[in-house]
Order: sequence, then structure tokens, then C-alpha cells
Amino acid sequence: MRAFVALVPPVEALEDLDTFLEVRREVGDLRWVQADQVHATLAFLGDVPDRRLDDLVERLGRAAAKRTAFPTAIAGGGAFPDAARARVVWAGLQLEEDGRTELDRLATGCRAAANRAGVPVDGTRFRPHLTVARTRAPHDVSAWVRLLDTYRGPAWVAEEMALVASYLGEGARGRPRHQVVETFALTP
Ligand code: 2AM
Repeated sequence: MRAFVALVPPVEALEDLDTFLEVRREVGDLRWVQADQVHATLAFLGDVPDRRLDDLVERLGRAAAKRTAFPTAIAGGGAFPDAARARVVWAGLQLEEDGRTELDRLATGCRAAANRAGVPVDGTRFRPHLTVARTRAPHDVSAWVRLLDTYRGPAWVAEEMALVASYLGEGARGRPRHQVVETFALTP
């Protein structure tokens, strides 16, 4: 199973962002992520062998329970590697200081949990983001980033994270199809 761990915003937050971006989608040559697949990855796991799954699920559950739920909202945006030569356009998460700490520790906890369960995770720095579009080639997306900077979605409380399976090429137009396998509650 190809999988990742993510923070999945509630439907209302995803729909609000989708509505904000919808009228503007006609322009440009970006590949937009379907609204119901937008998420903030906490740890990309790659292929998880079946025999590791039970241990992984148990450890992720414990990692989530160690963190406290925090208020947030989808807000602002950016691009990787940068707006002038972007491959990825993303929306950000608005966080209070405590929320930022909880989110960072949650991501660190997920990675540690996966590593201990025998699912190696790369140690690249965690940069919270929700990918909304990808480019076919490096592309100047400054205008999109400026636009996303004006966005602030409805507030919600991040109270759980999800283990998501990604089935390559099974979604619309050959994109990956995502399916939540398990959710793990943060401490209220
Ligand atoms: P992205 O949003 O920045 O593209 C499923 O592919 C999720 O895992 C995506 O959200 C993707 O992040 C993230 N991810 C992180 N590292 C990845 C990798 N090496 N290959 C594919 N996806 C990766």
C-alpha cells in the first residue's frame, strides 16, 4: 500500500477554498488538485508492507494522542521551489503559536512512529502546505501566490490526522485516488 499521513481539512474548508479558486481556474496551465483530495502531508510513507501495517497504525495512534487539538484555517499560499519557477502551488495553514508547535511535533511524531514501525521516512524539513496545483514544467505562478495571499478560509479545529492510501493512476484523468484508511484523534 502506497500511503501518507495527513491533516485533512473538513469539507466546509475544502469547499470554501475550492469556491475561491474555481472562478480563476479557467486561466493558466496548472494541474489542479481535486478539492476533496487537498490535504497537508505530515509524513510521506511510500510503500507500506502489509506486515508493518498493524504496528504502524498503533504507533501513529499514540503519536496523535500525544498532541493537543489546535485551531487553524486555510490561509495564504506559496510555491515550491519558488513562485518564479514553481512546480507546486500551495495554500497555507493559519496557526497560532501553540498550534504551530503542535503541528511540528505531530509531524515529527509521525515520522518517528513510521521509522520505528520499519517504514523509513525521509528526514526533509517539514513545511506545512496544502498542494492545490502542480505545473507541467517550471512556471511563474506569482499571480496565483498573490491571489492565495488574499485568502482566509473558515476556522476549524484540527483534531485528528489520517493515514491515507494513494492508488496511482486510479483517479480521474489518471491521477492518484486517495482513500482514508484510518484516522487518529489528537487529545481534545
Ligand atoms: P505534496 O503535496 O507536496 O506534493 C501524496 O503524494 C502526498 O505525499 C502529497 O501531498 C505529497 O506532497 C506528499 N509527498 C511527500 N514526499 C513525496 C514523495 N517523495 N513522493 C510523492 N509524494 C510525496
